[in-house]
Amino acid sequence: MQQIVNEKRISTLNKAPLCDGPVIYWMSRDQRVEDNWALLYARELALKKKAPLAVIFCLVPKFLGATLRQYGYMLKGLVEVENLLTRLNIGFYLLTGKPELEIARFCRHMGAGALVSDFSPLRINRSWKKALSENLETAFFEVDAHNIVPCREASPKQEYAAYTFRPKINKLLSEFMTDIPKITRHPFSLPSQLPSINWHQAAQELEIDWQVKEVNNFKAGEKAAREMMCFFIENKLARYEAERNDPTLDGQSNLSPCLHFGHLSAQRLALLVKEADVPDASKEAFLEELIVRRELSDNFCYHNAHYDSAEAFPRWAKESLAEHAGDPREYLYAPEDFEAGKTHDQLWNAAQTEMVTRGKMHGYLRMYWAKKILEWTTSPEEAMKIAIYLNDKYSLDGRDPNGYSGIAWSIGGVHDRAWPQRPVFGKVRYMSYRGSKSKFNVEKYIRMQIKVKKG
Ligand code: FAD
Ligand code: FO1
Repeated sequence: MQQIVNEKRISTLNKAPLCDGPVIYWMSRDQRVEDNWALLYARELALKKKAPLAVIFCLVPKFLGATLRQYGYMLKGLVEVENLLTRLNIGFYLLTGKPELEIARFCRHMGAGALVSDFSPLRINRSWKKALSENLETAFFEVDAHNIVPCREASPKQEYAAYTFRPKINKLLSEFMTDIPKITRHPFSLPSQLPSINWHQAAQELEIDWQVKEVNNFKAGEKAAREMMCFFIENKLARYEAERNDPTLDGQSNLSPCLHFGHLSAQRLALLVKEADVPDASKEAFLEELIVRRELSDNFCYHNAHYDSAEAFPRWAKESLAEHAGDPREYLYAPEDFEAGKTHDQLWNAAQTEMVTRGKMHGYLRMYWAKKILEWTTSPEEAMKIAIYLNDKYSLDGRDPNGYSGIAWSIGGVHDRAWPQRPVFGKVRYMSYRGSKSKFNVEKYIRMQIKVKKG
């Protein structure tokens, strides 16, 4: 039987042999049934072994500062995954606790023949896998289902910037940007009845901040994600190039929450954008962000262990920020002032309000928002901490490689070049209120957020 998953997407994580027994897909980053290379590989192994197939998700009580807002959205998506898998005769189990313990125990209990996981460059996911591979007797694999070009294939090192990464990605797209087969009903059934999942009970056990309420402007799950994708392609893609940088317009796709939780496959999105009947300029602008920028973020987090600290900045930025460490700050704010959106700058406060109330700040303002935190704190290290804390707490798409690299770009010039020196920023690119006024109607944006805040 011809293998449908490209070998270069697959990494073998231990030396245990492939045995008989159910094949398990440990779902984490790519929380979807369709267009999921990790699930497709697990199914291939199960078909080869004429074995049943099951998916597990290990719900951890806390995850990088995620709150009710993100967990609520994620759990809704997982309920849909469970329903879709059941119809395909594929088991779904919800585990709770430490993945490195619960998954090893589950595989032993099931007599698993193989365990397949999906890829994430983040420290926490890699530590789960390292600990698990040390006490797992089952054959253990990892499949990059998130990137179009598998992260390990795209480049063997941290790339300097988009311009060094783009040619490497473009050369590999023809090999990896293929259509993705539809998953069909699995012919081999699990021996026993699946335990019913008490989703409400699972949510009650979370140790999270319950005060950050869910947002209702982003519908969770892979069905809603596909609908949002089709709506964007049919109604907004044509104007993306012209409107994506104007925060008073709804010019972005708003797909980052479903891309972050893997409800939508970036590969499926890219395939449909490529064949859309819209001007090339808009397609190229969108695919540059979705493919080059997004996969550059995984490259950054995978190859730079310090991706969430100032240690990750390029030397030129470290040196020039250090030279200006003693520069007087015209304004200084404490974390709670930033969180409450109580600075002297109405545009910054409006952007903070958008993130807190809507769960997603406009992309253009994210750069301005982070850069001002550098300008109004005592050090880049403090700025990184505050920006990551607020972004991960309030943004639906937070705790994502795109966020760590976006914040490191804004505060420490990662993937950017040196600019003429200035106070506090050194050679890190500066952004000003006046500059924003030349780009879009700042007053209108501020009024929009005040209206939202009033509710
Ligand atoms: P669109 O403009 O419609 O873009 C489509 C997709 O392309 C995005 O969903 C994303 O996957 C990718 N993309 C777009 N711009 C970028 C970029 N600059 N870098 C990497 N990928 C990109 N993105 C997140 O997903 N999560 C975050 O927490 C996050 N935090 C950020 C913080 C800062 C300070 C900065 C400067 C950027 C951050 N970004 C983050 C990147 C980018 O701003 C968002 O991906 C984008 O605004 C998401 O909205 P959208 O899906 O409507 O974007
Ligand atoms: N992955 C898990 O395997 N278990 C979780 O309980 C979990 C919670 C979670 C909450 C918020 C969030 O943004 C991500 C979360 N993830 C969880 C991880 C996520 O699915 C990805 O694996 C990581 O974001 C890596 O990119």
